Amino acid sequence: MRLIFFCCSLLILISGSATAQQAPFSEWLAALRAEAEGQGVSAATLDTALAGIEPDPEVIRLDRHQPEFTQTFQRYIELRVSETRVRRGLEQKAAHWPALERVGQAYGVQPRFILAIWGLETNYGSFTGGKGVVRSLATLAYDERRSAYFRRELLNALKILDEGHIDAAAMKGSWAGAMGQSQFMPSSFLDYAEDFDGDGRRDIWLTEIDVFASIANYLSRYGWRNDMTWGRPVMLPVAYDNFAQQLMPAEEPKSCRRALKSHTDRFPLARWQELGIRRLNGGDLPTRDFSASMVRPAGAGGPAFLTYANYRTILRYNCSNYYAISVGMLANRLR
Ligand SMILES: [Ca+2]
Repeated sequence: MRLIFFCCSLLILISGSATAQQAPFSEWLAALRAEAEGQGVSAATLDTALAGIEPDPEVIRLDRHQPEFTQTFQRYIELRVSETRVRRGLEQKAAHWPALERVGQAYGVQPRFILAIWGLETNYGSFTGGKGVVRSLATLAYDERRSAYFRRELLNALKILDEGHIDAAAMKGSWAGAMGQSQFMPSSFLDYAEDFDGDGRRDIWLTEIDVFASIANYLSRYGWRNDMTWGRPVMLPVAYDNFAQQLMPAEEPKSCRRALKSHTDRFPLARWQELGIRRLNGGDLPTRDFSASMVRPAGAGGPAFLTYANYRTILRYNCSNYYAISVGMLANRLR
């Protein structure tokens, strides 16, 4: 869900030279406002949401200076699936169990996965990003690098305000516009956010059961199966590297290429068992009729994971092997 943009210096150079000819922000905002009104957003909503708004230089700075991703896989997992996060997750599980159980049953998602995504996205709702979503999105939409995308998301955010799910002042999120405890972009909010407590607001900011239902609904709509887990860490036979290349798919992945390009083709678990793949404790793989692909996030020689269909659903939330494995490992600890 959260978007991670890897910036390239060439793009910055191009946009840097184009920015000089841009209309002033006030003119740009007036045109945006007219477009929103044309799409049915009320004048009252726009008056409140856009009053006194100015571009946020910090958003541009953060967008221009995203660090290269240099953390090792092991370090990433240690930090993301820390003992503190596990302990806090178990506390949250105990505190919210009736709600998690109801939501889990309603959407067919095991609560430990709802907890794990909530825990990794916003540390169980305690860190949702303190930026006003409308201002951040207006800043990024006015900026020329990805203006079409962020303009659509800004218009979506204004529709969400107009529907009354949250007040403009409370519509907070990350600097790139991912909102609330589930870190949904506005387009994902419109498609997947849920009003589980039935108060008329899809409130992913302050209503925990709506947060749980929204995460579960997202997973469910992307094909989650509650009769399987996400995958598992495995042991490889000594000869694995000799035949690993033959297991790669003939075609490029169609979506989430960044993460799936390092996955093998999908084979039944029985085939992996024949190839000598075992559980970390040396035991046989499960005898269930699942297909799985192998990924080694740290490259050859690093830890190996067999991943099931649910893993690919987690990638729909955030297209990153590091992320999906951290969700799976945290969910294992929150069982
Ligand atoms: Ca609600």
